Amino acid sequence: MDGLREKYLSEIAAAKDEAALESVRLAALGKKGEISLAMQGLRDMEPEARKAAGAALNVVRDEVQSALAAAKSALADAALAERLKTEWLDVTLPPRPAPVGTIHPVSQVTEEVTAIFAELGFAVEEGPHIETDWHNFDALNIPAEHPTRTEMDTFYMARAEGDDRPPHVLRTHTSPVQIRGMLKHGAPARFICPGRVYRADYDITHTPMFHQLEGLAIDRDVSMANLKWCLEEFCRAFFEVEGVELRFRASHFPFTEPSAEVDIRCSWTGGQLRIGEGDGWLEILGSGMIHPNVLRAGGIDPELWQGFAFGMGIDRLAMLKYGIPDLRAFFDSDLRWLRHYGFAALDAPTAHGGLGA
Ligand code: 2NL
Repeated sequence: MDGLREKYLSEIAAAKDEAALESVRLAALGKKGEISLAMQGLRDMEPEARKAAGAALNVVRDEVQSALAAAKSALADAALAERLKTEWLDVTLPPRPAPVGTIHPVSQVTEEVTAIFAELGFAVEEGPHIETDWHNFDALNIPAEHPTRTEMDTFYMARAEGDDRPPHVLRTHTSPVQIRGMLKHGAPARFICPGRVYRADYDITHTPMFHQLEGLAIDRDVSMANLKWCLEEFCRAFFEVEGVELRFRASHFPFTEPSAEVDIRCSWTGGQLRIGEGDGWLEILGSGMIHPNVLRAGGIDPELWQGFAFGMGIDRLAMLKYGIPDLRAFFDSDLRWLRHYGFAALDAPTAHGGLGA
């Protein structure tokens, strides 16, 4: 008995960590442990001898058990003391100042629109701002002599002296991203393309850089009816009014056939815009069925697939929803304007958590 006690008490004293302690416990008191086996051996003894040996074994077992518990808590204390040496907090430090930056209304609206279309099953595609004239114009069925191609409207990048290839352009719409998306993913497809676009124009309602959002859905039997439903769902969610009413007006774009411009019912009273009521109409986007030439340019067979597409101005949507009067102030980086119209950084829009304020 004394041999057992000495052996295990010294092994416990020598254990350097909890794992070592656990192997001592198993060797002594585990199912196949030495003390446990000795206790099982009592069964084969004469009653008198068993009584004496049993009592002595119980004492050894209890002693080893309490030595194990004491060693375990000593090791835990030491580990905690070690952690506290490195993990400490200076409670006398001053608090961090609240963040002063805000989310720009354009970023806010981009996030809102993305959340709504994500709910409708649209992915997000992004692409280069400097484009080939093929991606920006030819692929979109915009003919060589079309007026938007002139330097009056489009920013052309300079080519090196003697380089006769057509110059690159700053993309004039996000449509080239849709072409790239079609070429990359093929059909069926459903994605939106938000981003910056550039046109040589500057007055009270135009800035040379602005933001557009286009989207498309391509499948075997996608129709204008699907387009109308998607846009109605979008407007209901974005403007946060149940009774939105849209009006589709026949129009023309080179990249869609048929084409429609979409107006939303609204009223203007006392300089206050109200969406969904009154007898006014406000144009908010352009749309149509993707032209077969454009599908072909995107590597998609127009005999097998068809799709709708739409485009809208993000800056304009932001002005309408948040009552911001002057487009040009959007890009002035005036801190007073940003603090007034900006959004809290941690209040990210989601379809389930709510959109803008
Ligand atoms: C508007 C009108 C529109 C599109 C954009 C598009 C893109 C491809 C194919 C077909 Cl790749 N269409 N985009 C279609 C109709 C209208 O934008 O008023 N934008 C502000």
